[in-house]
Order: sequence, then C-alpha cells, then structure tokens
Amino acid sequence: MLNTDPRKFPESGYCLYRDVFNRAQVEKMRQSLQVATLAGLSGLPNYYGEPHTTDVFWLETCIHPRLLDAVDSVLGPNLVLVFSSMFIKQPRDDRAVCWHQDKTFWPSVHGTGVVTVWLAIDDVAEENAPLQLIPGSHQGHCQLETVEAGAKEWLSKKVEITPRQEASAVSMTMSAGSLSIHDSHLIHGGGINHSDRRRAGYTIRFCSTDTAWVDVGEHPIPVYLVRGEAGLRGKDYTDRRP
Ligand SMILES: O=C(O)CCC(=O)C(=O)O
Repeated sequence: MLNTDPRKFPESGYCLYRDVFNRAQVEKMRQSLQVATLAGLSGLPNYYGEPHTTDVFWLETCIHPRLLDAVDSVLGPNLVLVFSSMFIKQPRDDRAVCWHQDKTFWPSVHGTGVVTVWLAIDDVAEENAPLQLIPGSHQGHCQLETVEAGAKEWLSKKVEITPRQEASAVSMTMSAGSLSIHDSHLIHGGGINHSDRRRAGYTIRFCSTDTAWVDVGEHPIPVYLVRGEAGLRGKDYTDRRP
C-alpha cells in the first residue's frame, strides 16, 4: 500500500496526497500546457523547463496553499522553491526515466531537507508510466555513484540497483490533481508509456531553509522564498511569499 501518512516520510522517503487540486484546476493546467505546446516553447511537447519563472500561472500553482501545506507536512514551514519542470510522456513514448537520485543533478543545492513534488496533470495508471519509487532508499542521505545512461533513457546518468531494490519499487498511480513528494536522495525512475494516453507530471523542487540551502552563484535560475523564514542565506533569495 502506498504511504499517505506524512509522519512516515522520514522512514519511507515519500508520501502520496490525493486530490490536492480539483478537476477545474487541473483543466486550467492542461490548457496552459496546451498553449505553451502550441507556442512551440523549447523542449515541448516532451519537456517544459522552469515554467514558474516565465509564466505566473505555474508560479501560482507552485505556491498554492494546498500544495505548500503538503510540502510543509514533510519539510516544515520554512520553504524555498528551487526548480520546476514538466515531464511529458507522450502516447507510446519509448523512453524510460532511468533509476536516479534527484540530488545528483543539483550541485548548487546543499543539505538534507530537499524534496520533489510530482503533480499529476493526467490520470496515471500502470500502463502510462507512473513514477516508480524505492521506499527507504534515501536513508543516510548518501549520494550514490552513477554510470552513463543508455540512449533510450531520459537522463544522462543513472544509479545501478539490486534486483531486491527493484522488486521493492512502488508505482505512484494517482488521479490528475493528486501529487506525491519524495526525498531528493530517494532512488526513483519511470518506465515506458505503453498506452495511447499522455502522461504529464509537473515536478516542483523545494528545500527547507532549516536544513538545506542553495548556492545562488551556481544556480541557473532565481530561488524563491515561498513560505516562512529565509534563514541565514535569506538575502540571496527572492521573496515570493503569497
Ligand atoms: O516524470 C517522470 O517520469 C520522472 C520525473 C523524475 O524522475 C524527476 O523529476 O526526478
């Protein structure tokens, strides 16, 4: 059974929150994605990088009180928004997202209280490539060795896992408007979309100013304080508290 209890996050490294956004809100997200796709923005129709920095609609989604309450339930109330991007697996897309830790890709982000929100823009079932998580694999917050990923894989680097770890992976099936949160050291990936349905997920990355910080000199986009106190590095962050 998938973990839906934020109190178990330290042990499992993930938590599912059902129906955070309603159908009307999801419809607006799909329309906004459609507009960006029709405009031919870079990376689309498969990937949409950092839309919260260019489109206020996506910034408002990232800082929606219900979404921030979910993040607060695992990281506490002092939050900065670090990155966001949309991963869109089109129908019959044959590329998998290989096993990885998010932290591998973020050298400018330091500390332990760092998470990814994965927000379902489409309904996600087994056949349209749900996120796969290996519960507990974040424990100790070790950054694992990586190897080069294959040509049919979405990322450049991956971690190698044991058959036992693979067997313990959970599939994050959920309805559109639901979201999961996972620790940035948790090993995860996602398979091929075998279906005729699109699977879009919006990933939004946060850290707690209590246990993590962002080196803005090394970070490619502005870092937004979105809830609570900025901590010792506060002068480096842009205040976007709603
Ligand atoms: O959406 C996916 O399939 C994978 C997303 C992911 O692994 C990530 O953003 O870290």
